[in-house]
Amino acid sequence: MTIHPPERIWWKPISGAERVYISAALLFSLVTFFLMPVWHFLGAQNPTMQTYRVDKAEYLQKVMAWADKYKVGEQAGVPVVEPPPGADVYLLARTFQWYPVLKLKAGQTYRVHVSSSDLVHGLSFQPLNMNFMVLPGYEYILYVTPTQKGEFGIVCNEFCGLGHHLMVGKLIVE
Ligand SMILES: [Cu+2]
Repeated sequence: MTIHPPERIWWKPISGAERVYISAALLFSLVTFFLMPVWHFLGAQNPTMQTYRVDKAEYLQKVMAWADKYKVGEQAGVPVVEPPPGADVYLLARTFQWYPVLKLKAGQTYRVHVSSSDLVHGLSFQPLNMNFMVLPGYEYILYVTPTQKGEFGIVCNEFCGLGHHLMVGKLIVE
């Protein structure tokens, strides 16, 4: 049994400044929370969600044939491919390489197909903040409109084996 009963209000009531701070933080978190679905529609940053089932070997052959058709050069044994502006573009991820080197025109929109012929890889254009998972057996479609000229690295961001760190491709925008 206690000798003195505890005070009814034992805590310090919040002060005016604290009340303002908590209300502002709450309001801000609610605004950002409701902006998430809004941004989904207005942000223009979502993948197309266009995917197709594809056979791994079939995709490999498709990329090879396409690369042969539009080949304009070679870099370290990998063909440099320049498709006509606005055309379909094929990119293949495989251990441990991105195939081929892409040469695109700035301001043109390309339909970029991406798939893997072996394991799961991750597609990331550097230094942009874009990440896509590349799954064997699925062909992803991304609409890409390069706006900046220059050379961009294509790296694999999904650990895929001992040579993962060597898996660097290239995108040239002219
Ligand atoms: Cu990889």
